[in-house]
Amino acid sequence: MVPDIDTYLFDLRGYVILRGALSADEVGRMNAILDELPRVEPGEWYGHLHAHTYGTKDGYNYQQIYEAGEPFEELIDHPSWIEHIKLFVGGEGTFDYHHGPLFIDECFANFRAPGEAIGLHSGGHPPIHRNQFRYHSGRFMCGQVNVLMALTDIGAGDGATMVIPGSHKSNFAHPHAAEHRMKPEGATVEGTEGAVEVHLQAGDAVIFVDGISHGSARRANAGERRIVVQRYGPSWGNFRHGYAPSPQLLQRLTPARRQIVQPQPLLVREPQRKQD
Ligand SMILES: O=C(O)CCC(=O)C(=O)O
Ligand SMILES: [Fe+2]
Repeated sequence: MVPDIDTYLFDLRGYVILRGALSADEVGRMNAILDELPRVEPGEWYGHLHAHTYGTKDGYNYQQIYEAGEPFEELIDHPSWIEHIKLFVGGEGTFDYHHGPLFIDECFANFRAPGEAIGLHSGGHPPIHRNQFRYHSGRFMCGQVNVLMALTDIGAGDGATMVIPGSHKSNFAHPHAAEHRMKPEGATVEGTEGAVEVHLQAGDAVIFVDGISHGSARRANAGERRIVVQRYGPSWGNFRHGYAPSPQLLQRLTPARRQIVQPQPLLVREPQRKQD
């Protein structure tokens, strides 16, 4: 079900672009919800959403965005990418599937204002289990595969995601990484040799292995860039930030979606009552 060209490009470059992954209606419904959200201070909760920043002048996040309503719930197992994700994370028919196919360990909406950018990160130096790219014995085994969806058009000057194609397989750190990497005072990937901007129209998505060297350009244009990111890994993963899905969300999800959000409910034995 995954076009051969997508498999080829994901393996070769570490990312693949899905044009028109979301319809104008889907994008519109999500933007309408995001328009209504107050920008509470990072660290504060708004319902089951958590306002957050990575602390590097890269924008404002609403974490746990699958709590924001049905249009966001539909992203959990969206037909435009779910088969790609299953293929690239891998594990079908093995112990990795013991608790289902996948787990989302982080999902958020990001709002990027003029002057903001995220510096270069990932890229195998140091090597990290969680986000590694791996292909072994005829199957992909990637630790973390991201879907980054554009909710606004993202072109030149808009603070686009940047990637170094092929860097998921690199055996060397980029020699100029220090200049461009994430820092509290901010950084941009622009000017990093080998890095390219990923330009997207609203509704397009880019699937990338988190182990690729990536970051973004600095937003120069007025207005704001809006994206949603969902990170998928094997079903035995754990939450990146320690959030837990709300009981209300779990109750209203379809079984297939619930399996991805909470592969395994945690069991605790009731304390034994002392017999009188
Ligand atoms: O903001 C961006 O364009 C890049 C986001 C990013 O680094 C990620 O989703 O892992
Ligand atoms: Fe990233």
